[in-house]
Amino acid sequence: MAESVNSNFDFSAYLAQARVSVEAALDDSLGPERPEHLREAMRYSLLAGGKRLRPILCLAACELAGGNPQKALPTAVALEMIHTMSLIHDDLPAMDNDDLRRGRPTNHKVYGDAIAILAGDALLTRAFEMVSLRSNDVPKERLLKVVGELSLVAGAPGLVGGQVADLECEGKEVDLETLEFIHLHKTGSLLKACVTCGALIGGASEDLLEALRVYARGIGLAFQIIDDILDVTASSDVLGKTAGKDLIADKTTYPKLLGLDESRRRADDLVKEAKAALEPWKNNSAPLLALADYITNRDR
Ligand code: GRG
Repeated sequence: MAESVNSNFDFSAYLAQARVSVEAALDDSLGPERPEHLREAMRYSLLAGGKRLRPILCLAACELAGGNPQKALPTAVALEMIHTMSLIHDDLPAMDNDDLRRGRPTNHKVYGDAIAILAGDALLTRAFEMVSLRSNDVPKERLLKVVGELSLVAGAPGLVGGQVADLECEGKEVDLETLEFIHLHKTGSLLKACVTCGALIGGASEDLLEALRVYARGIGLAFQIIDDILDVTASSDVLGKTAGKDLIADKTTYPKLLGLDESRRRADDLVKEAKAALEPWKNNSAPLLALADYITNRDR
């Protein structure tokens, strides 16, 4: 568990409380979709647990910007919907072809490929509904900017571009620069959107937004380095997804290019850089600083 950056800040309690409110909002976010089968498939993956890191980053950034995190909850849910959609699609046979996610059979293993694709599509579009139609008491121009951020992250400049680059590199020699491109898009772009969207809703200044982009770049790359390390060092039981997958798929990873020790050092350095970006806001950034530590200290 992350070390507290401020002796008065209880990160475990913060995380537990944030997870309770995120889980309740997620549970509330899906209506009586029909057909029933679609509804079940959407709920199956969205409510399957997970660390809920992305919505919590969004709420923490909103608070740092001086906003009320309750007002950012629909956007936090939207970000978790986009994340969940990307996991469902990533697990499909045409992509990473995985059987296990969040400790259960993957969506397509339970509902079939067609429903898994459509459940992902429905979660992606519901994300935009959450922001535009279900946010209360947030100025429209802020919501418009959030919709813009989500459009960028869900498209070619974000997740899709990163995923295509990743698929094209399977089985090939990949250098650090290309690996960084893949991770900044496939993983980092959504983490960046989490903090920028939360901060936009909270009414952040341009200075804070820029600092949060630097913070997000650091935690985004560190997150993926740790993901690569855990793929080698942790078990499928602990991860809730198939361990050792990168080796099987012949993927280039940070441990493969740099070794485990250097990879960990690099993740630690990136988290230091991320935290340094928030130095001017250090009195109010305990949650984001602790979340950065959590990323490198996590075991799943
Ligand atoms: C946007 C239409 C559209 C498609 C998405 C499939 C795809 C394109 C992108 C793949 C993105 C992806 C799955 C990146 C991996 C990111 C990653 C390391 C996920 C694991 O995140 P955790 O550990 O998972 O936070 P939990 O389960 O805790 O939420």
